[in-house]
Amino acid sequence: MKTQPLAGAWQFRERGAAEWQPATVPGGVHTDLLALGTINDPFVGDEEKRVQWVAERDWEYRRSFTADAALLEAERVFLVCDGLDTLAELWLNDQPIGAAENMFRQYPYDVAGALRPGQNELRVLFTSPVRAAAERNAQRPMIIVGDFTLIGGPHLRKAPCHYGWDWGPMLPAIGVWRDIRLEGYGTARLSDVHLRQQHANGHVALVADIHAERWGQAALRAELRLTAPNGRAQVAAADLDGEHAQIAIDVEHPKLWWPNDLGAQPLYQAELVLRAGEAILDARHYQVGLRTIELRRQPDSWGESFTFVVNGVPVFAKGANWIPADSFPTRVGAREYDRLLGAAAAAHHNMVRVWGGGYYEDEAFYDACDRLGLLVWQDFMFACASYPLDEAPFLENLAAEVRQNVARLRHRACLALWCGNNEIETAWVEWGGWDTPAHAGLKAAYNQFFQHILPAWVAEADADTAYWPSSPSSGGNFEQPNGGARGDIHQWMVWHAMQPFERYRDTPARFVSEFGFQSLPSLATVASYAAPEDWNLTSYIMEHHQRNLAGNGKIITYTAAHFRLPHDFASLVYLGQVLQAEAMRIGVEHWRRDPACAGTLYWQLNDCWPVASWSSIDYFGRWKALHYATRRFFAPVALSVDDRGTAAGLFVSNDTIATWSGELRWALERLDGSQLRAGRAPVQ
Ligand code: BMA
Repeated sequence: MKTQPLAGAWQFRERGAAEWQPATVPGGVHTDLLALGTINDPFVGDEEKRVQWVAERDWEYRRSFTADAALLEAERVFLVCDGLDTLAELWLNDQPIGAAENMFRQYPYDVAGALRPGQNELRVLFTSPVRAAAERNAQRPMIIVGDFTLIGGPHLRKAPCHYGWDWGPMLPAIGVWRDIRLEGYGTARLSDVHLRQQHANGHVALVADIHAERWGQAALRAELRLTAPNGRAQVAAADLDGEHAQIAIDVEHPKLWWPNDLGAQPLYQAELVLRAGEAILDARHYQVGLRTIELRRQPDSWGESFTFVVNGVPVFAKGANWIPADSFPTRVGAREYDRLLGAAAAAHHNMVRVWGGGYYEDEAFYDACDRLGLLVWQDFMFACASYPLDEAPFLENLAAEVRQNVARLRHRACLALWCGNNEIETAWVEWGGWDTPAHAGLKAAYNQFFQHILPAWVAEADADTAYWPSSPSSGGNFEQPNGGARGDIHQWMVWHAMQPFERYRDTPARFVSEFGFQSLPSLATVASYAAPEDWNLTSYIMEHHQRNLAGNGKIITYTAAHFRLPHDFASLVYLGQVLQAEAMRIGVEHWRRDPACAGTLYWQLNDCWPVASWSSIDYFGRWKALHYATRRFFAPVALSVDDRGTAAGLFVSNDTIATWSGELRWALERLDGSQLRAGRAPVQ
């Protein structure tokens, strides 16, 4: 295989404009305009409002290049686009080579007929994602929630939150957002590789199911090299029978991969090579962690369990929900993933939910999760809206999206669950205005897709990873999606329904995949978007950087319910963060004490811009008080007090694999420190 990168310096212009201007690929229109100084930083003040025009227009990108000779001689040449955001048409030397309509798909275009020796020009035209969504929505209105998002998003396979969210701005990115390159092939190329693990009697068989796409008749051979963490390599090979081969490598003394705090994360490197004689036609690399993961759902006295079990050990899942780490995806790379996910692992998280309103994350994201021992609850990209799931072209588009992303991620050590969508089953059952006769078709299409079509696609592409129809859900069929006796729940009575934190203690739950409380980011972060004269929680700018209606008022109301209102803004920012930490502590400590519960993922880990939100780490990576607190209440061995009025129960939770023995010392004191009672007791 011969590869020619096409990332780097490009040009762009608004469609039909006179002059081309410098651009960077991967990148996007907003960041290119920002680099030119054409727009101000949309994250400052209310600049966001002044850049709405960008996403309402069409944009063109182009670059010239000289084709590598080896490519010109190849039997097949593809222009491979790992990410086009979102409606795109492509020309090579003024020849149309294809179109794209899905931000989450890789598009390979056969360009053998258009590529020529010497100078070539590649051009990509992007249609406005705002205008296109609005036009399609005018034809067939989709149900969306809240006034925090532009309309029509569900019609496009684009990150739902790019249209705005209750923590995110309305800044729909546009552009070549992932790598783009030419790939030339000889006789054949690898078209599908499925790595599976078979654990038995202390051995692990790594089995590679290999499919090739061939254009010549040469005999093909596949070679798999597995390198253990200690550097020891095992190799196995097989001739392809036509376009298929299966190779197995038996690992006799496997080093097992464990979630954070339960053990180490030894990683094996798998290299697969496709050969014709001595010639290497194609190659792929996979990072593998040897482990078993199951979602154990068994009937019990509380209903049905919902427990992730790794290498036979039940795990109490501790973590948070992940959203895109920047409104402009190309500004997030390995450094940001390592910092944010490293912070999660440092605070004893062992799971992260990739929430269904963003996008299937970068390889670097899953590399970090593999390395840090963060299990991934992976949503498919559907959130809080109805989708045209009864339209054939939409379904065909989804089939490719699902097949590609499942094939891309299914070998990952960190992958624990495929989840159909975010909050749509519960929307059909509990949200007003959804389950009406006019929407009967949309509801039937929902059920058909998430109960039948999607699980079948997942089972076909990744039978080893569990599928869950929606979050929250009790298993589907619109049966009490947020019920709590089975499956997972989203507990929003605190915050959204203004209930006191103690409400968490009345919530029976098997797995709490969302619950949250807002706070402002650190003052230094507030200062990045608000000048001191705006440092008032009810000022226009502070309200602009608050996308959950009445959110700032809720912060004040809850603060006043727990503390005396502070004298100044800086203290209110700080105290609000302490309050957020208290809310999450009360919830997590309670659910860790509840033998029926097997996990708590708070909403949310991170931010996509500087804003008041439910995050524990703000847009600039600054830890809020909550993140420090998770380091305590997620600790493998944690002490908690179940204080109810004049009674207080003392509990120790032990999430390690080993027995823990120690001594508990307690004292009841007045605020001035004078002691009323004290005691100590052995604990195991
Ligand atoms: C749930 C999440 C998000 C939302 C959060 C806070 O709905 O799934 O959609 O941002 O609560 O409202």
